[in-house]
Amino acid sequence: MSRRKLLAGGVVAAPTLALLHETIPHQGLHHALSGSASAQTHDEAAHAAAAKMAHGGGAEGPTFRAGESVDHAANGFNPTEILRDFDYGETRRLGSGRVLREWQLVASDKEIEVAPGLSFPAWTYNGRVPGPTLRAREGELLRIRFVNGSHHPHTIHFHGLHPSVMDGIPDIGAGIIEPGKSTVYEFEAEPFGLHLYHCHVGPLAEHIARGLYGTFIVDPKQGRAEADELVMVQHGYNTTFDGEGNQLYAVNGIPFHYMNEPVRVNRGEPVRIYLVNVLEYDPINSFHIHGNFFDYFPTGTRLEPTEFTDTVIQGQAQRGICELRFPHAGPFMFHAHKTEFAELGWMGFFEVEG
Ligand SMILES: [Cu+2]
Repeated sequence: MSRRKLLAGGVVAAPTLALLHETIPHQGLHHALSGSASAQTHDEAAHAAAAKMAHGGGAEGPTFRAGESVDHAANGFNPTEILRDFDYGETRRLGSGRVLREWQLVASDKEIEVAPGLSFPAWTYNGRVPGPTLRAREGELLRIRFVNGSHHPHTIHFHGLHPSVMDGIPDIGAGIIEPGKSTVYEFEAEPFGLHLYHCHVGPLAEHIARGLYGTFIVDPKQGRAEADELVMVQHGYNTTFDGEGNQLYAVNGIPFHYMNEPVRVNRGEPVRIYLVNVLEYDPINSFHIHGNFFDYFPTGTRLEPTEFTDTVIQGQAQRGICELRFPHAGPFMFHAHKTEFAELGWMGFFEVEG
């Protein structure tokens, strides 16, 4: 039994399902949700026709309905802005000469529109999925004040080197942070590389899948070469809450977002993608780019690439830096080469200008 069938099997309340049929910008999902020809609607026929016009690939190809979008303002975040939104926190120099870098992260429960008309009860850090991209420099002292404004207990567990009591898991250090409570996590920024953070309260899968994760970048002391830097967090939404799989897949919060709003980059200029996979419930994810290749630095912890490729596979919490230049102008797709995920939201375009 596929998860598409599961989705159509009555787990979703009828009104929600009707809503999905009306609004999801994706022909494949309509098939997924309907599971049978009996649910064919005028909308579906229209979508199929639109898809054919848009891509010439027919209804069975990688299709979507362009033009509709979620309400980014109501959501409080926009995947186009998340791409280049690095949160450096606030810094001051300590008596020792060392830099102290501080942030405040607030967990809250928040309904977000994950596809046009489809609301998802997310758990968020600072009101967004993914949470803010925290960025520091190797060797700094980091201090993260965590306030739990959610109705559920949470923590922040950082990847990186730190004392046991700062690990952000139950029963160690501050342990679980109950609703209305707060704590402070403090540790050194090491090692340099591309890391992540997420809640570590059980059931762990749900606490992550609801949206409690973000990117944590530690720059090397000497920095990295100048580039147009982008963050891409791969994740999904288990909209049925069956804990068995995802019904939607996304980069930076909203499925299909970069189909409607391509990632704008300049031809010939260096681009650096901080690529993170936090996808829950599915064992692997992947990233593939059309018409180009990139140098790949797994976890970003070495300054020499290990691979020159156009596709990488990542398990949950795996991440890596992709460095590339686009030799040709024009639109170039990127998507999960786990094509099932692509057709359920994990696809987009670069628009190369110049
Ligand atoms: Cu949690």
